[in-house]
Amino acid sequence: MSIDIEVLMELYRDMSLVRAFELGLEREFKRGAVPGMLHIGVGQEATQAALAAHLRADDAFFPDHRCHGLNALAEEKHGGEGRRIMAELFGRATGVSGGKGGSLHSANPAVGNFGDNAIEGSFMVTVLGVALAWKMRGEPRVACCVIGDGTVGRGEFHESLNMAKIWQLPVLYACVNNGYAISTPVAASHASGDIVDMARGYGFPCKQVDGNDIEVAYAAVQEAVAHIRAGNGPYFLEFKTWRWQGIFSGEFRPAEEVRYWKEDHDPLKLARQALSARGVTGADLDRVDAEVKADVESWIQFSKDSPMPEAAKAVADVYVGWEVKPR
Ligand SMILES: Cc1ncc(C[n+]2csc(CCOP(=O)(O)OP(=O)(O)O)c2C)c(N)n1
Ligand SMILES: [Mg+2]
Repeated sequence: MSIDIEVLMELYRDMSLVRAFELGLEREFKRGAVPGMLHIGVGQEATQAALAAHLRADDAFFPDHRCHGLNALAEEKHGGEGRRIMAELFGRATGVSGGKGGSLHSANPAVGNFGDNAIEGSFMVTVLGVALAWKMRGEPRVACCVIGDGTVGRGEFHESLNMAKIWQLPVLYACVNNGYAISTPVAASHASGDIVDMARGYGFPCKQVDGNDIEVAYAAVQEAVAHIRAGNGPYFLEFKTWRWQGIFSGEFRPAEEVRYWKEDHDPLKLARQALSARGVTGADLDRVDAEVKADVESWIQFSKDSPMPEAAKAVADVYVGWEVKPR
């Protein structure tokens, strides 16, 4: 299996953009420019790029707390603006949710982003409603939810997979197994060991793939999405990956593990190797990195230059069609 070099280059650009976005965001967060909590997705760029490559604007995805990159890519690919995801994280009025959503409560359905929320995994049941609507209308659309390895410990995981299978709903479960929930290793919380084995009992296609190899991740999402769009019901993908950052600062993982994932199995390094094997030079790839970095810096500047939301609009948009009057 080998994907076209043009596609691979675009995926590399997308991954590089995600990394630049996250590193720029983290830098500004540490300077105090970004309010609230932040969960950085560095190390998980391949899964985000693979999902973004196959989800269309009229699909839906529920991103998790490390999906800033997927959110920005969806904007860029579907007529939105990646810089409005950055501005949202800065809490500015130009953000996709007017600066009131931040990392966890922002959304933009126009590009397929149905939003996260602070209760891990609760959208595993919400996604069923979206998928059911599309199935009832006979529309070949995909409803995707991105869930971490810790999140699959929620009861909703089983409720969701069960109903998705019984009703043959068009749901893509994208499980990003980065090895830890906060600082708890997968083996300490899930008896099955592999998450994919927890899903298999529900009787629909489930696959575990290397989430850091972009060619593998891209092909896996392609197959899953084709299965779902053809009306064959749900699909479960477990991406084995690793996050560079935890929930808090400080490293708690063994040095050899950190070295392996950052040095030997970094998704961007692997993609660079694959591209150089096909004749792309390091200089070409450095140019891509520089271009996306410049884009991200301009997005950060745009965010800093944008106004804060108006206080008078603090309770606007709380309910659809019903204005809440500030007291
Ligand atoms: C229901 C619920 N319980 C606990 C939390 C606090 N919390 C936030 S992130 C997180 C860990 C999630 O781990 P995982 O799903 O593996 O995602 P990762 O952070 O590793 O990407 C927890 C426990 C929460 N947000 N919601
Ligand atoms: Mg995790």
